[in-house]
Amino acid sequence: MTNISTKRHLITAALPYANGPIHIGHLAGAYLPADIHARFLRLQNKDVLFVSGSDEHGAAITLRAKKESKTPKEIVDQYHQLNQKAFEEFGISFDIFHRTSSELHHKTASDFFKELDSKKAFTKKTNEQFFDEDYNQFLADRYITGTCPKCGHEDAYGDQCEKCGSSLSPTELINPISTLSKKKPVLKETSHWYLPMQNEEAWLKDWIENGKLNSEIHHDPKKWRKQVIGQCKSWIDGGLHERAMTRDLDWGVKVPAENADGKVLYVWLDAPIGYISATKQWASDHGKKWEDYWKSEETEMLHFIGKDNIVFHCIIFPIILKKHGGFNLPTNVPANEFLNLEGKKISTSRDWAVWLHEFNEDFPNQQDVLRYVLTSIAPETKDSEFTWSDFQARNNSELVAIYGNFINRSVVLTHKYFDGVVPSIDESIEGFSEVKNQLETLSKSVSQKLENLQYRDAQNEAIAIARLGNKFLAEKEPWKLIKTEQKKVESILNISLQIAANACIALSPFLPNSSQKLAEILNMASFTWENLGKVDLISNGQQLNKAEHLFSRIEDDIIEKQINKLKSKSESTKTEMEETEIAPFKEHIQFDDFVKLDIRVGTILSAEPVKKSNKLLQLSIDLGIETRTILSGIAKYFSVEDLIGKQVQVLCNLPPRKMMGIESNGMVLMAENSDGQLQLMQPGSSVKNGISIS
Ligand code: B3M
Ligand code: ZN
Repeated sequence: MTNISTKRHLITAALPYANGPIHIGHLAGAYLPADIHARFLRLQNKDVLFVSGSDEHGAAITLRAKKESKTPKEIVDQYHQLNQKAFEEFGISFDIFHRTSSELHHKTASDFFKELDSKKAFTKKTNEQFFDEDYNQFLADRYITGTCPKCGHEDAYGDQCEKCGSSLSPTELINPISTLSKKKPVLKETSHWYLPMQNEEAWLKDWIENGKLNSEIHHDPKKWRKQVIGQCKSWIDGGLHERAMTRDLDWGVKVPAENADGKVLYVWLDAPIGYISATKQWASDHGKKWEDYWKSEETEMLHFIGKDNIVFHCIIFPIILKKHGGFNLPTNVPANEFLNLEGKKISTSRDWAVWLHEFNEDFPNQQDVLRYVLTSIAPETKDSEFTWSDFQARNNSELVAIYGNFINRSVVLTHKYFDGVVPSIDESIEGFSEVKNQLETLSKSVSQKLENLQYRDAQNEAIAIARLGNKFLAEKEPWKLIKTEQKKVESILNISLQIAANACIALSPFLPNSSQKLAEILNMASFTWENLGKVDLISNGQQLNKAEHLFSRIEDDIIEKQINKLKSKSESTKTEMEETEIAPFKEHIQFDDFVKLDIRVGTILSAEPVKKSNKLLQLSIDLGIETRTILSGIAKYFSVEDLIGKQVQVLCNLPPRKMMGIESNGMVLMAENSDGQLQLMQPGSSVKNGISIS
């Protein structure tokens, strides 16, 4: 709980997998709110540490490497660099963006495991797990897909269903398929270290629902988001189970134990420890003690994540930290819901996303616009949606027309009437006390909302300060008074500039670049959160710098371009996927099953349309020892002339079947293209009719 004893703040943002670029869903989910919070605390001169880094282990990485025919190391190097740069350009102010492939992390995670093992936190068990015989590999987590037993989603992973959020084990999947060979896997024995989570239900429940730890108050559960508590509650009430903490894989942190060759730590054991190793790295770089951020009662920790990571941060990692002993548990886990894009779910594989590195390239120096829009629609309580037209509208009608316009007018008029020197104020001027009150109220409200981790509302209150200024100027119309009532104009502009300075501070966690620019224009050497709400932030006689536009209009053609880019990219991946989509192999059959099929070559002697059917053709086929009538649903694909005289393959021992009053005795084999076109499977050269195919 934020109280007087809170001295330090540790903010973590989920470690993104280094298997692909960052998109707006990631930003809205974790990085942007975490950054706003870190900036908010820093402006109060608090001791804040904001950590994140690349999650470089697990099947997410090795599968990507396989897909791109690269090594896992090449993949993580590539995306770590890309994402780190994109975050930096976007103004995500991590104190450190670390890597789980680093030596320090491997050692930290390995020591952590050893400590847990020595405290008997694990049970070691041998049991049967799915194994891909073609690839000679056990199939953990994302190496296996199948139907979710909870919601029926067909592409659930072995460890989790992304549709309903359930945490799963591979053997629970219905119709499990190896993502390597696309075949049904076999079961094979292997040994692993398990975390018996079922023993932890009681204290977890008390901690999450009542905010109590060892019967003492740890945090205020009312400050936790309802969905977070709800998800945890349903997991705990549904009964926790043991969960394997090691995997048979050759990429990851090696299990530091005997008889553990070829085994690594489960990525969800190793990744959250990444927050600790990032802290260690930062502390050693800055002459600080990492323990102050993890072990001191005076430190509060916030985990910023997306909703699919709740179980790992609210249940598994806390259990691990507690079993290890000596570590703080998070004070809050502000998980966000999902962000959709133009009416659809964001999808990496279908390239339906706005990628951060591309945005940075297409909109240089307009990062604040995206920050503003993503916070305006932050999916804090339910899923929300990004559209390019909304992006344009919020920029043009809020940032440009309200905030930018107000700042520009205030500064330009001060230059025009007073050579850019801040005029004095007569506090008895009509409207001043009202402005003062409103500034106080809005400022308090921004702080309050930020403390409650309600960033969307907080930004609304902050932009309301600019709205207030815009309205004030529009109502006072100093341009109409300058000739007759200069004194009044002096006060009006002074007040406007005080409002501008307040907007600059209040919006700074959200729009850091524009606030910096504005602070330069207003010549505010530095500012702190403490000053928010005051009306003497800009002194009389202070010289302003030249006016500059904080924001610029975004025209239709720019938006159209983005929409077309989104659509055309996802179209091309779609066709690529469709072209390459080849059905997975079917299950094994016995040789005897195959032998039962009587497939022969025959020649089509005649073909004629079947009355009242636009699908069927009646074929007469010479099979060497007899001529058969076969009905085939191919009328749409072939003309009669295409068929007569052609040799085809015929499955001869299907039982007779009557269609449209005609008996059909077999089936002509065809191949279907991805565009649905049929082709006859003709022998390469003429063969004798009736010959068997085997
Ligand atoms: N890399 C999962 C994700 O990107 C994972 C987060 C780790 S946080 C310790 O959704
Ligand atoms: Zn599901």
